[in-house]
Amino acid sequence: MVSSVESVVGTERKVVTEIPGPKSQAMHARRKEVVSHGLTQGYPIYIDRAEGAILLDIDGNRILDLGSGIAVTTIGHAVPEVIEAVSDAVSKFTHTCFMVTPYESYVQVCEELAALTPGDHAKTSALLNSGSEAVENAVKIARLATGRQAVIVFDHAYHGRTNLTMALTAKNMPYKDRFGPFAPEIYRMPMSYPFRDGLSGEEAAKRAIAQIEAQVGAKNVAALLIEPIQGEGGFIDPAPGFLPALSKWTTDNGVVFIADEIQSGFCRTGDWFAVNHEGVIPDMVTTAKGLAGGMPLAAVTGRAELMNAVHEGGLGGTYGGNPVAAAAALATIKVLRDRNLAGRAREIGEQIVSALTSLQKDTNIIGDIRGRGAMIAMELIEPGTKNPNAAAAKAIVAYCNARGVVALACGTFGNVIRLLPPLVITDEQLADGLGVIAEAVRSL
Ligand code: PLZ
Repeated sequence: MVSSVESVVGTERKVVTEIPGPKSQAMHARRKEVVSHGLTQGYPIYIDRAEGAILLDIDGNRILDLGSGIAVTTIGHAVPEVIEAVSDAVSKFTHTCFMVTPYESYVQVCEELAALTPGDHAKTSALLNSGSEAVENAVKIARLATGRQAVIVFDHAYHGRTNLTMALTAKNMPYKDRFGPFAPEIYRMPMSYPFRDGLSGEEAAKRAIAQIEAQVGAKNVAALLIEPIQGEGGFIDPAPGFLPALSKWTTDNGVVFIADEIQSGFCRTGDWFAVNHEGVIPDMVTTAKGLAGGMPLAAVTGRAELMNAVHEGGLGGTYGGNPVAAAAALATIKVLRDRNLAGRAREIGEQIVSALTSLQKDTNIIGDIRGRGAMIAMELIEPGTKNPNAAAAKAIVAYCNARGVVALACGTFGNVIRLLPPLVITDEQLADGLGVIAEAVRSL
């Protein structure tokens, strides 16, 4: 079964129709009748199957995937170990509800999370369905465990689309606009954004801490929630020292430090978690996306004394830690570990940074190149300024799409192109994709 997938999908990008092709266009027309127009419709290439870093669309186009479904299929598509684990789990049982009649794979995922997340303290986890749900639970638990209410978040943050997580997310359009009222007791602080603020990590942390103390008061703060490298907000990688200084302040003040590693976790940045690069040990970590190879699974993992402070029955949900998703996570973690995909993420990062750096030298719209491992972005500016150039980002995405390359934009100002390739991408595939991006930038 696996080898037939290989033979159908192949390993090379190949465009055989206009994009979107006629079948995708017809499908898109059908979709418009029945799917809410509130969902993004920017990339109407309908997928039939996928393998590794290649998506095969219903018109027979082979599309190179530089987005991994927004950092989810980190180990690539149609990974034999995941197919096998999921098939085996499905054939045994698809659901019992862990709160009603539990099963081993849930416990095993929590064992892995306790071992892999930073710090050797005792940890427990709760499994959920989506990243947003993991963040919501982390905040619930931190509030209960501290008896405090305030939550600190940062400019450019993205934490989800549910009511609480919309409030935690910074950007209005499209995430929050007219969806309020939003949850209270959330305070937004300035992020460290080296390209735009020119501050050292220590200086940026000092600025944020002074503002927290003046406007909120340390003793009122339950949790400080931060993405160690921001995702949707523009792949903003804080200056060195920023996260350690915030972490120290939280420890000194009895505040729960929550690292949202939903986009940056599970080897994406060249280590299991992005906080590892600076040796930061969070009190809680939220994970999802890359955790389960495409199956919906999320987790909040934290210090046992915080996580276990919750009264019995206080956490849960019908589907959280579904046995099929849990089996996929165990297989995914094994693949990440056995194939040293963290190491591969670092190699991918070097290749991307080197290609983008030479592109930056002979073009005039790339203001900044940043990120870590296989989570790298370029921030586009108007020539000779630092003014955000969202039009360029839009044009580059459209150019790539038309040539069968999935490239994603992000950023508060919509002017960042981010690369999140599967870590199993080959050097040839990566060079091909970077070549199309270079053509796109030069075409502007
Ligand atoms: N925290 C850091 O990146 C999800 C959102 C895509 P869910 N990012 C992709 C979109 O437009 O909805 C994300 C994240 C970080 C939380 C989340 C939320 O995870 O699984 O989408 O709920």
